[in-house]
Amino acid sequence: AATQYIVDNSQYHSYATIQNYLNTFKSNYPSLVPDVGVAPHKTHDNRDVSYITLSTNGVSSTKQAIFIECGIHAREWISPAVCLYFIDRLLATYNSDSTATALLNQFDWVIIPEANPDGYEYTRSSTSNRLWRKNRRRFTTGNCNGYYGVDLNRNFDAMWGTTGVSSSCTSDTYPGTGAFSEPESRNIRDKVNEIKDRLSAFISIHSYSQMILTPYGFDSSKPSNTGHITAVSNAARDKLYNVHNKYFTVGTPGELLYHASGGSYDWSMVGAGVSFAVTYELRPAGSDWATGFRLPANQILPSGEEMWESISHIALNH
Ligand code: ING
Ligand code: ZN
Repeated sequence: AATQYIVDNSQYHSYATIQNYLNTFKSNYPSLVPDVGVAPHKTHDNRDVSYITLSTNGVSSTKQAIFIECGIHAREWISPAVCLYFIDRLLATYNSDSTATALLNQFDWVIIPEANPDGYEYTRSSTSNRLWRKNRRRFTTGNCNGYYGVDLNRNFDAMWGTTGVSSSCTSDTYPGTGAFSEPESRNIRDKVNEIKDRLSAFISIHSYSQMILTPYGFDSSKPSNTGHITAVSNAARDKLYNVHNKYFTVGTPGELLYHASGGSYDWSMVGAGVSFAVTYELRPAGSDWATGFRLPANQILPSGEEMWESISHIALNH
């Protein structure tokens, strides 16, 4: 059969369109998509957070699984776009491309392409909100009254509240009132916990800076298999570079950026017992905060293509 892609990679899509794509994946590939569903916790603005399960073995599969989380930060639009591209290519080229075939024959994939739909839609709603990062929790008491937002990548139970956070609810790194105070982080926790006994890798996708961040982010300690994670990440960096010559730096958040506690990938290891986790920072490189999150839509396709090779390498070699 001819390779049939579903997603339009020429533009960034709304939450509603992303939801439609997930349903189209399921209806077009029923034998590879046993489950498109809604994670247990509705968002503050009453939206559903959807996940997609890709498997050749149906819902009761016992294969090893890989979890990918995209869109946890609202303004990082390239992240959900790359997740959609990855799903689309996996489904379209299964049985015709040897990599896609291996990826699905060897693993189940559980992917949340848009983990923070309230924040995402807020950044799409008008130009002045374009750089919103957090979710849309509304505070109604004390000196937080009237303010919004918890940084979901500081809200996981991994040294929660200790480094890289601000206790001010107006800050972009406000971690919430406690670990997993937020429905969006609880959704990731609950979906990971469902499959943690067979989950062999957790991949969190952010932008920007062109990096592959190895664990841990919360301080300068490292997991016992840090040498292995770094070696696989270095090779995944090389695979990515070979596609469009974009160089990603590999290292821990403390080495490359800053320490930060409560991140999802750290929690996947210290909380859920996953032995391999990385966080990607996608295009562009550099430190121009005003343009970094506004990656032109003509870079969705090349970002997807290079990430396909990089994630594939991690999956088949971790
Ligand atoms: N960067 C990540 C952040 O949440 C990170 C980097 C991830 C640091 C995990 C520590 C742990 O700050 C972006 N772009 O959000
Ligand atoms: Zn981010």
